[in-house]
Amino acid sequence: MKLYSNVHSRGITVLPFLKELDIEDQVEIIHIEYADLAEAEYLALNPMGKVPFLVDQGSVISETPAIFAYLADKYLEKGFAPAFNDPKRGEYLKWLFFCHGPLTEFMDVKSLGISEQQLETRKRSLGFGTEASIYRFIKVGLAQAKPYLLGNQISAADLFLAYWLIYAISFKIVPYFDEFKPFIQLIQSRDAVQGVEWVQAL
Ligand SMILES: N[C@@H](CCC(=O)N[C@@H](CS)C(=O)NCC(=O)O)C(=O)O
Repeated sequence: MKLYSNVHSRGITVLPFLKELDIEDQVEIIHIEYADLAEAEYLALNPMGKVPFLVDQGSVISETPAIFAYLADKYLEKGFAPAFNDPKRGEYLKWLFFCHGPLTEFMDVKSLGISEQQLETRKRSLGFGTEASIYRFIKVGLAQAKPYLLGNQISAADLFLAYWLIYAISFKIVPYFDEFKPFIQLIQSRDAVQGVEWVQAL
């Protein structure tokens, strides 16, 4: 497999997951400068002109949480995704989609500096609703975590949520709420992220 990425991109969130899966030796990391993403060679692989994307036997998997979900399923025996017929798989998908959908939309909108009043008038059509509903969803989910989102078994959804929150908090898009701390600290304590500066920066 080849992972096309850039050290300044969200592609860095995939690296500790490769370590969690113990498959670092099976993935070649290819660094692409942002300026080169518009080259025909790369656009042919990801017409979005973005990184990261993973290439496995001719299949191109872009969209970061899709890479997490794909690898968790490919290496199902490593235990990072619930089985296909496990009801917990629904919740697992909910968290991955929440991170990529409402949470990311909210982060994008927030970083544009759009006023609270403007957002309030559009809250019924905005996929993330309001800032308060985003934080409530995460806080309730983490309050119910035992200690992970799906119970006592960690999943790719825990890792992606934690990495994505760390990313958002580091960029000061999302506050580091006390309610997030036990979960983020739990993920920070994992072997895969020891010495990983951006994860330990909080
Ligand atoms: N929806 C994509 C977004 C990927 C994305 O926005 N990548 C940024 C870096 S974090 C990028 O490639 N920027 C370079 C550019 O647009 O030129 C995902 O979740 O993977």
